[in-house]
Amino acid sequence: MKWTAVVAALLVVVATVAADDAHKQQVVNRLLNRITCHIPSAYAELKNAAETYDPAHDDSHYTDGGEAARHLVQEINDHRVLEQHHWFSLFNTRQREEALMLVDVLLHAADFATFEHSAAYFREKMNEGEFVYALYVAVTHSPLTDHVVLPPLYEVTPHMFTNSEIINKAYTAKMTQTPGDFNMEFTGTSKNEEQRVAYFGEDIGINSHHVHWHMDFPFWWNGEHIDRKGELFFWAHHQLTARFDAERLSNWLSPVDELHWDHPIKDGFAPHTSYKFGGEFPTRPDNKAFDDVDGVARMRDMIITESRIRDAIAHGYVEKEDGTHVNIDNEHGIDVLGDLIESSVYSPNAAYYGALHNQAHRVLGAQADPHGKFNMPPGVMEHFETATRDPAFFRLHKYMDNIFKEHKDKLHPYTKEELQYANVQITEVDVGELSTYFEDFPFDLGNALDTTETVEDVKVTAHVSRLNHKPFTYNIHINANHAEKVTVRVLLAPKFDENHVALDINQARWAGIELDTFWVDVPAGDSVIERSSSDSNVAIPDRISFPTLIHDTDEAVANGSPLSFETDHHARGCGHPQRLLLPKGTTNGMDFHFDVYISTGEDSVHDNVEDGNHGYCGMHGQKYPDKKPMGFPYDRHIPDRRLYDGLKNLHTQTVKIFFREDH
Ligand code: CUO
Repeated sequence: MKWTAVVAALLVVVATVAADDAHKQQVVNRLLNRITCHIPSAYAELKNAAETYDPAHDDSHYTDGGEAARHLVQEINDHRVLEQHHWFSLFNTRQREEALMLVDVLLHAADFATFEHSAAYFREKMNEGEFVYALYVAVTHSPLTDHVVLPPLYEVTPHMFTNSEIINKAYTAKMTQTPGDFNMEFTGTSKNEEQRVAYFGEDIGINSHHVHWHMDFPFWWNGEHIDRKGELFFWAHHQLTARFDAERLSNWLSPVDELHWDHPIKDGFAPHTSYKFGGEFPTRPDNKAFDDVDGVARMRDMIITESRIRDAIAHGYVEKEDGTHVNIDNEHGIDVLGDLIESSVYSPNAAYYGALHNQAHRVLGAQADPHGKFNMPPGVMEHFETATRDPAFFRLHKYMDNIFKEHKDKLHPYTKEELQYANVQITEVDVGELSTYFEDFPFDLGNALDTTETVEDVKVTAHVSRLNHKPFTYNIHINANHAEKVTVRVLLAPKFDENHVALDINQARWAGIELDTFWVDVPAGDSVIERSSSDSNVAIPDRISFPTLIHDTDEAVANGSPLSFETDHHARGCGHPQRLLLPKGTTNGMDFHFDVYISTGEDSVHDNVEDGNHGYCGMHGQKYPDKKPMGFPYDRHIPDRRLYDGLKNLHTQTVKIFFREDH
């Protein structure tokens, strides 16, 4: 074949792949667009599949011979599944089972057409909340949808991300056919000191990251093994907690206290949020004493579960169901404990160690109606989309973080030999200006509204104030004895507590925020590693808005052109929002330790790690890229700060973060 023919053939392949990606993206957009309404006739293929496809008789198109599909069809025909127009909570056992039946069907689709037709069919027959959850999880994990970008959940199910006031205004706008753009306020008033940090807990990007994290690493996951899932549960939530505390210190608040089962829950919460179907999210007053929750847990169960876990930490081993022991006094212990505490399917003994975390979410969510007397729907704590809004979320996670800390503090402190890396000396790190500000961010409310084919859509949006920071760069000046790949870890930790007392190294290390971890080849001699905030491996850029996603996809399909946006791992929903990389700081500048630690590149699991969001979210379908424990070198107790003081491969300095009101 002539080279021109080869090139032409390759171009055809590339064009086919591009068209295929655009088609898949369009299908997913359309399945999610106007999720509470039926598929419109304009989406002819989906509508046709919903009406004519027969998943119970399409065995050859499923990798399990159609078993999952037949099972779900049977459940539907038996009228056992949750009705449409009803709330859905993943923590509700039966509702979760149903959603997972659909995940099972979609993950067994042998080709995308089957995925598409099954999704369309079940969309019209299952509860909307279950469908959205199942589709998001299936798209996240199916190899058939590797290049599909999921639309931001705050624009797919806006009820779960905004407040009732905004939703009511949106309904009015639609009824009166008047476009509207409404200002979303954070919950509560200045009489509530927790409101000072509501911008963090109610940030739609944080909520989106959190819900995606739990879709990437579901506690119920029993598919292909996910590497260090339990440790990631610890680390992603430890970082959320540390970041929340840094925001609190920026706002003259003390770090959050942990939850105590036998004390009242100090802070109440009034969500001002409604379900699309199911009424208002319940409100919890201040100082509510814990009640047993019927059908979920008694408070003494929670205390017993906690003490079994803490016994395991004290013993240094977990007892498996068969009575054998798993030693946890080592660097893998944290992974086992994460599985145990959440608990996930990976728990070595869920019958004995329970599900402390998941039960706690349910118990907290139900405190407004613990005996089901008022038929209240689940509380905000019972949804990953809404949980971080409630100050009790951070108390709960501080409580579990302290249990993890008990384990970490038992491990031997790192020795000088383990910490040092003779090849590299860091001579200087210059950090650009670190400053933050609030900005307005618009998002679309179209999906909150019902529609029919005879009523015109109107443009309805909300805008919300959100924290951002000026992009910043830092230059790491080093001297290396020989050329080598190195691991660079960048950490930020508050220098003072709320009383301006300096944190000691043990307090600061546990309050530390991972800003970045990356690998770079350094030459022998002097060199400079330049890094920018947007390179960070813990964060993701803004999600592509749903209207833009729909518009650009439709255009690509119509023109037979490739999608105009990135569809690789940069498009994942899991990842801390880049704009929240820095805590708010203060007007006069808040002091933080800015530490850069360099170790051998042999800490890397992979030959090449592209920048992405692996810090808190791992690498999809691959091993977590850093061999060291998450949080290294500050994850363990430090008995003597001189161990760290003398390290040439560690550079520590004080920086200031300025909050600019006049931005
Ligand atoms: Cu993310 Cu409690 O684990 O919400």
